[in-house]
Amino acid sequence: MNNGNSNTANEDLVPGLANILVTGGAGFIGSNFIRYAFAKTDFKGTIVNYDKLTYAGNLLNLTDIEEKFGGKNYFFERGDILDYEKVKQVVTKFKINIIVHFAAESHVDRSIFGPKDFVETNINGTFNLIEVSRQLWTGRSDVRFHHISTDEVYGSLGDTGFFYETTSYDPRSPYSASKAASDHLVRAYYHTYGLPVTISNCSNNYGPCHFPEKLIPLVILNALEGKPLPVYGDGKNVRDWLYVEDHCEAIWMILNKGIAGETYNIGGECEKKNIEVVREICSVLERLCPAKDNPALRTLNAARSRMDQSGELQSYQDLITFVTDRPGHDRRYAINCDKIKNELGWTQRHDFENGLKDTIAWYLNNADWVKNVRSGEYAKWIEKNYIRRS
Ligand code: NAD
Ligand code: TDX
Repeated sequence: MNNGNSNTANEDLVPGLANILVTGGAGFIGSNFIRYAFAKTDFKGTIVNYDKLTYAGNLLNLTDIEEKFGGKNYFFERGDILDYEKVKQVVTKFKINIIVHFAAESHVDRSIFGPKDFVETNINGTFNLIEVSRQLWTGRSDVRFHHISTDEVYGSLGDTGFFYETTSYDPRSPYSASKAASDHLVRAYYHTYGLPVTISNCSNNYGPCHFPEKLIPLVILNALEGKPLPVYGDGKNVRDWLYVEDHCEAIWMILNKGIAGETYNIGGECEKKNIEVVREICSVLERLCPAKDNPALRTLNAARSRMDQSGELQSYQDLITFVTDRPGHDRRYAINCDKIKNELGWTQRHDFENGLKDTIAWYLNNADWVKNVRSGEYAKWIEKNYIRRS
């Protein structure tokens, strides 16, 4: 096994032959990763998607993959990462030699309302997975556990500076604290037991299949329905945005060339204030689907005029509404990703303007997906999160 000190690529792995277990593969990034592996690489092995299907998991994200590869190179196993025996059974049955661990509770606002699920899934669930790996993989060098983490573990930046792989952890929300704890456990298993692990800490993703509790898809869908576009606080919090397919490519490169024991930061190098993001979404929508032709806004304007509310809504921008801030809202994230660029040759392929256009077009072209996702549990969450902010 590599001792983690070398900068050369790892030649041990043969991804073309690998059996990969993807946890959380029915979620936003996991489903994009599975599609990326089958569609954009020469991967010929098997992917097993292990997912509990929480509110955030959606098999509609993978209909095309199921049709093309289901029962041949792609298998879905419904299960909880907290279920040790089930994980062990699946890893054994499919002779898994690579685990890519996405499964998590991922929404900061939900972690503020209910931190328990975050501790259980993100910390105890990760612990279970590395325990199974340790038990089944002892002494093997053709295996790899890749842990997907976030830039949020590093805390909050002021106006300047960046997060490096060496930046001290300083998580501030129950979500980021639970991710930080899981990172520490994974790293400890490398040092203590020699489990061949890699970790990546990525900035904010956006793209197709993003669950509309998160800023970008929420704003797209609310705007199309003529609903308020909620901006927390002063709207000047900064996030570093990365198109999801670029994240998937980075993970693929880490699996192929990454060094066991190493951590890789992945970022968009695309810092934006939230209010800028919301305004950009409004501008793109205005071009693709002008507000004046949108029946939802026309109905809204008719209702406003009946109620003598002044000012017709002329554009999507008029829906922007500043609301009560998120408690402990991290001010700025900015990733330095020189390491993965220099050592593995990764770079971003999508700029924000085009990535956002493609994302909005995806939501406009996938009305059935949107309808399915917004039914049921979603409506209850929107009520709970936004009722107190207005
Ligand atoms: P998501 O919420 O869209 O998907 C999470 C998936 O995990 C869902 O399919 C869900 O059903 C599954 N899951 C949850 N609990 C489970 C359990 N106990 N057992 C099995 N499956 C379970 O999340 P995402 O945005 O795709 O994020 C994926 C990973 O990437 C997470 O680990 C997250 O912390 C990390 N990350 C996300 C972003 C981002 O911008 N979305 C950025 C950096 C890192
Ligand atoms: O309605 C909103 N209004 C608003 O102003 C929502 C949902 C969010 N925001 C703000 C909060 C953040 O500053 O927008 C920014 C982005 O918010 P989210 O989309 O909730 O993402 P964030 O909290 O930054 O976390 C995301 O990126 C890092 C993912 O959800 C995490 O899983 C990932 O680790």
